[in-house]
Amino acid sequence: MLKINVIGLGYIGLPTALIFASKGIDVVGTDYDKELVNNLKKGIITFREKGLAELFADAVKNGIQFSTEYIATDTYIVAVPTPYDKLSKKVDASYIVSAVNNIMTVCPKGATIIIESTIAPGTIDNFIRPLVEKNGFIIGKDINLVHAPERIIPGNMLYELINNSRTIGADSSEIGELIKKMYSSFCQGKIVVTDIRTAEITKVVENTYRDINIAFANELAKICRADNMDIYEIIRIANMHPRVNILQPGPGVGGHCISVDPWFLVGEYPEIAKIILEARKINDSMPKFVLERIYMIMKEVGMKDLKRIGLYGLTYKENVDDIRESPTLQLLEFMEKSLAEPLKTYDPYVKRNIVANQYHDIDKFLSSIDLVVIMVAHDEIKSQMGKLRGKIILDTKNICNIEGVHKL
Ligand code: SAJ
Repeated sequence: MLKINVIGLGYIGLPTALIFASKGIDVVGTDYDKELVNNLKKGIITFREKGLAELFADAVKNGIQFSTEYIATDTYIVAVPTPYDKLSKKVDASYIVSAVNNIMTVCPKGATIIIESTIAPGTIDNFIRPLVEKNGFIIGKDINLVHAPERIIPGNMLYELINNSRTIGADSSEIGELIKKMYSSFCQGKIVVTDIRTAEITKVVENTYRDINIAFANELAKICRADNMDIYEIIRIANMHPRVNILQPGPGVGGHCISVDPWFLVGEYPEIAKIILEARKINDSMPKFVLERIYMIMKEVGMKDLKRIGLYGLTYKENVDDIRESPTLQLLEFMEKSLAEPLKTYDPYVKRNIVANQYHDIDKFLSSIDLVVIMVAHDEIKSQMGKLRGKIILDTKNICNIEGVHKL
């Protein structure tokens, strides 16, 4: 009988484990983080996402297990982090390698290992196949390798988990179809079966496409700022053309996907990936651009005291609690490197103290500042915009229409 072991219970692994279990499939979720596993065993969910608590309850009812030890099952889904090496820009496959190593110590012959983590094109050929073979397993007989990259967006994960189409990369169509059937237990989108390398690069290409398009919007915003033009009006009009769809500029690109995956292409093809590299640089330059805008506005209004400036939002985007690579943190890091005292911050989704000068109460935060910079368009601020009346406002997300507001 099918039993799935999901390795890595983070933003992707946890919802994936839960949804399989909610469909009555025997599931064990494995993570080396003891505290995380203990929390899950106690019924404490580790991050916020709409519908996750209900899904968790269903999975528990169906007997999902959580473990820090690797347990023998016939199918493994690996959803561990795949960072990139900041110097070489190449994928850091060490977490996947370690997971696959651990799996091989317990898995029975004929087991299937599915990698869901995003990986650079060629990662399975370069790192995983040699590893499996070195351990004496015959690929396609003793162990089947599959790449089924996740595609879900934080903030709407469960809807997308069910409704998005998916890609399954496998060495044989037989295994591909088998895994497709497994994902069909919950996935109502189209599931395409292809080879592993195509699946690897397709996923990276999807996120790179978005990064480039956001970079275009950000570059336009800079052009408009240079000559005092209204970027939002320009995008609105341009987008009325049937074949134009410009995205929105913002304070930068965060998250663990779009700001990371394009580097995999740059790292693998440094001589060819030109536009991709430029797009990365433009998006990475945005937090500094926001800082420059703050400086310009301070000069304009004759403000001198950095202590009276606050950044609204610490997460990488609206209505999530994920702070990875967030533009606000990038901006603060930049200030730190310039030996500047960090600005005040507040985020309704970030309860822990992660930076200096962080507030946990919106009213206290606002009463301690004169200039507020909207970095994240959380619903909280959108529904209480009136609170910003009387402040000097820099709105990097174009959500505020209070008179006198400054835009990117
Ligand atoms: N952003 C802008 N302007 C825009 C849209 C987004 O500045 O017009 C910024 C956001 O504020 C954020 C960043 O870009 O900082 C990325 O946010 P996002 O919502 O576009 O995407 P992610 O990173 O949350 O999720 C992406 C998704 N990929 C694509 O849309 C192609 C998701 O489907 C993937 O599953 C996910 O990456 C992943 O895990 O790879």
